[in-house]
Amino acid sequence: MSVDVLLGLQWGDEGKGKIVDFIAPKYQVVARFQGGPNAGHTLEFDGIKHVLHQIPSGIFRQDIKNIIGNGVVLDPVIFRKEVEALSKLKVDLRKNLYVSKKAQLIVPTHRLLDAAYENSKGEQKIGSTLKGIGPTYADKIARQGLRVGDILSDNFPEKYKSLRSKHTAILDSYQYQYDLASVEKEFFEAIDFMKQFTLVDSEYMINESLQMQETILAEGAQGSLLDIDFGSYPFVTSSNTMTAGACTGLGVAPRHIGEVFGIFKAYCTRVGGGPFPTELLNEEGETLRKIGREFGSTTGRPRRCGWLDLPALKYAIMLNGVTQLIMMKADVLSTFEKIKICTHYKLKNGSVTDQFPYDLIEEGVEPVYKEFAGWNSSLDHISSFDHLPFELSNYISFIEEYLGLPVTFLSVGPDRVATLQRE
Ligand code: 2SA
Ligand code: MG
Repeated sequence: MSVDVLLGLQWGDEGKGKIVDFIAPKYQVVARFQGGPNAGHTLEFDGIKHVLHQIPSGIFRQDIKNIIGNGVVLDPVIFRKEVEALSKLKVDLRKNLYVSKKAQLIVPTHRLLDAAYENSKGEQKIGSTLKGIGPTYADKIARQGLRVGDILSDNFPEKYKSLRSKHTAILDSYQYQYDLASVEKEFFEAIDFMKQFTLVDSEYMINESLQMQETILAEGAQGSLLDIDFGSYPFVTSSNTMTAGACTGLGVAPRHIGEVFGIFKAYCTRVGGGPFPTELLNEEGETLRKIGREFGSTTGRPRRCGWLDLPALKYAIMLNGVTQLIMMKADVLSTFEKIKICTHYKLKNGSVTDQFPYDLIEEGVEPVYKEFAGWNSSLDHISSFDHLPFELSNYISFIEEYLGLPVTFLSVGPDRVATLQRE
C-alpha cells in the first residue's frame, strides 16, 4: 500500500480542495502535511461553498479519517472557529479528526511578529497572509517552538510565557505596538477547546494505516513555487510544499509514496509579492480575475493573474515526481479569442531557456509565448473528455506533450459534478 500525494504545481490556489473532496471517496485517510491557516481550500457542493484552512478536505466524508500531521503549524483560535463553522453544517469532527502531537502551535505573538517583519520590509514585502506562519516555522527550526502535545502538560503556561518573552523582546526592538491581553484570553480558551480532540502520534497512526492496507491521501497546501527550498525565494512560504514534504510532514518513508497528483490551473495566479513572469497587467488579467473569481480565500486579496507557464510547471513536476496531471478552471478561458502559453523564458543576457532560473528578477525573465485559438463556447454540461471543443483538446494535448504526462482530470466548473475524468 502507498500514500498518494496531491499538490499544487503553481503558486497555490490551483483548486486542491475541490479535487481532494472529489477523489476522497477512494481514500480511507486524508492528511495535511505542511502549512497552516495560510491555506484556503474551497469546496463547493449541494449549493454550499465552504473554505477549509487547517482541517483536511476529507472532513465532509464521515467515513474518512482526517489527520493534521506533524509538519503543520496549527493556530488553535482559527481551529476552534473552523470546527464551530463545520458543526453548523452538521459535521462532527470529534469522530474523524486526529491532530498530531508534534504539529507546531501558532501563538498570538507569532502573528504579531509576522506583521512586524512585513512592516519592516517596505517594497520587499513577501505579501504574507499574516497568520504567523514564518515565525512559527522559524521557532520550530530554532528548537524553541511549542507543539500541540505540550498543551496536555501542566507546565504549558510556563512554556508559553518563556516563548512569549522571547517574542516580546523582538517586537519591542521593532518598536511594534501590541495589546496581548484579549488575544491571549482567546488563545487559552481555544487551547482548552482543543483538548477535546484526539491528539495522536500521527506517524504511528499513518504507518499502521499503511500496514492495514488502508488507502491514504496526503493533501498539499500552497504550491510548489512557494516551496521554501525551490520556490521563488524569498517570496515563498516557510514549508516544503512538495512530495518530499509529505514524507517529513507525516512520517512516511519515501518508498511508500504512490501516485503523485499535480494540480494546475489552465492559466496561472499568484497572491502576494514576488516575480510572476506571465502576469497580465492589462484587461485580459482583469478578465481572468473576474471570471475566475480570483480573490484569496483566506485574506480576500485580489490574485495576480496571467497565462500558463510551462517551464515553471515542468520544474514543479520534476521536483515532485508527478505521475498524473489535473487541470483546473478550463471554463475560465471559455470567452477568450486567443490564449497564450509560455514555453520558454528569454533572459536579460539574450539566452533562451526552459529551466526555472535561480533569480527570476535579477535574470530579467521574459516569457516566450505560443498562441492558441480559444474555444469560445461554454463548457457547461460537458461530461466527457470526448466532447470537449476541438480547441480545448488541442490546448490540453500541447500541454501533455510538453510535460510528458497525461491530464487525467479536468475541471470545467466549481461544483463537485463539473469534473471530468479521463477513462
Ligand atoms: P505565508 O503567509 O508566510 O505563507 O506567505 C508567504 C507567501 O506564500 C503565499 N501564500 C499563498 N499563496 C496562495 N494561496 C494561499 N492561501 C490563501 C488562499 C491565500 C489568501 O488559498 O487563497 O487567501 O490570500 C497562500 N498562503 C500563502 C503568500 O501570498 C506569500 O506570497
Ligand atoms: Mg487557496
